[in-house]
This record gives sequence, structure tokens and C-alpha cells, in this order.
Amino acid sequence: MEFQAGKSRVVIKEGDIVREETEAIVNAANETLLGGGGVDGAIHRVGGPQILEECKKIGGCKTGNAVITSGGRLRARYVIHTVGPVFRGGGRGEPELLASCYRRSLEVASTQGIKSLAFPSISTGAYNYPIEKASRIAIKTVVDCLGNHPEIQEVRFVLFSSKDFAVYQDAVKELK
Ligand code: AR6
Repeated sequence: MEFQAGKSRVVIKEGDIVREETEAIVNAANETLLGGGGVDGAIHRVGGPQILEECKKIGGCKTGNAVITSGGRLRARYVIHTVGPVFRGGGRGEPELLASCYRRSLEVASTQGIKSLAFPSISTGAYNYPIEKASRIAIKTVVDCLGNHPEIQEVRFVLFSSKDFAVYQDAVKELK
């Protein structure tokens, strides 16, 4: 599924983000930037040790923020590491922090001159954010922010299961 957001194309697809050939892929990291499971584990496993070396030099990342490293042996040239909020009911700033992840990732991409990037569904795995809520925040924030970054030609959302893919498709239909 795809649609236009201003001058940019937004693609929603099912897949494994480490296989994406966008210029950058986004990692659902934690504040230490030292690796973990889920998307983070897959990115470091496939990308190799160079990514971790660069993460150690950066020294960490606050929840809601984003930093960039090279992509090591990944197809993508860069990895943008962002730290989603742990979901604790939704009343502790989680929606704003999750939106900030998408906004900051696009800002970092734009600063680096990146024209295409792929997002996973941040916070909806180990961090327990309900995907029905998170998907709506993800899509709305990206669509809104792309207005500020017309140079970004394509943003993909890469969902790991057909169920998650369906939830994101519903979120797009709702937004329109
Ligand atoms: N490609 C695309 N999506 C994936 C992949 C993949 N290869 N692997 C998992 N997903 P998670 P979080 C989906 O747990 O919730 C790590 O340990 C997964 O099904 O990766 O932000 C970090 O170090 C889910 O829908 O990220 C942190 O400690 C979504 O990606 C913590 O987990 C996000 O799941 C971050 O938790």
C-alpha cells in the first residue's frame, strides 16, 4: 500500500527491515544504544560490529530522540537509532515521546541529506505500546512532518507480521 504525502511517497509493507534498500533504516533502540532484541538485535547481527562501535562513541540517546550511525554491512547506508517510550498506560507522556521519535528521525535524516528511509513499528514490541494506538501516531506524525522535509522522497513502514501490516493499513484509511 502506498500514498502521497505532499511531495513524498509513503509505503506501508510487510517485511524484515534489515533487508530494506532505503538509504537509512530506523532502529527501535534503547537509551544505552548497546543493542538488545527485536529490531535492534537484528540490525546489529546483520550490520556487524561497526554499528556498535559507533554507538559506543555516541554514548547513548534519550527517549524520544534519534542519532545516526553508518549501516555497517547492511544494505542501507545509515542506521538512525531512536528510543521509543516504554508503554505504562499512556498517561506518562508516551504519545508525545513516540511522536518525537518519528519527528526527530526525519530531522536527522534530512540533516544528513537522506532521501529515503524505513521505519519499524517503534515501541510496539518489548516496550508494549498497543499497536492500534502507536500506528496512528506513527503515520500522522510522519505525514505532518514530511511537510517540513519535501526533500525526503520516500518513507516506508516495514511491519513484521501480516497482523501488524493490517493494523497500519487501517490507520492510514482512518487518517484519510
Ligand atoms: N523487521 C521489522 N520489524 C521487526 C523486526 C524486523 N527484523 N523484528 C521485530 N520487529 P522491538 P521496541 C517488530 O521489541 O518495542 C530491544 O531490545 C516487532 O514485531 O524491536 O521499541 C531494544 O534494545 C515489533 O512490532 O522494539 C529495546 O530495549 C516492532 O518491531 C527494546 O527492544 C518493535 O519491537 C525496544 O522495544
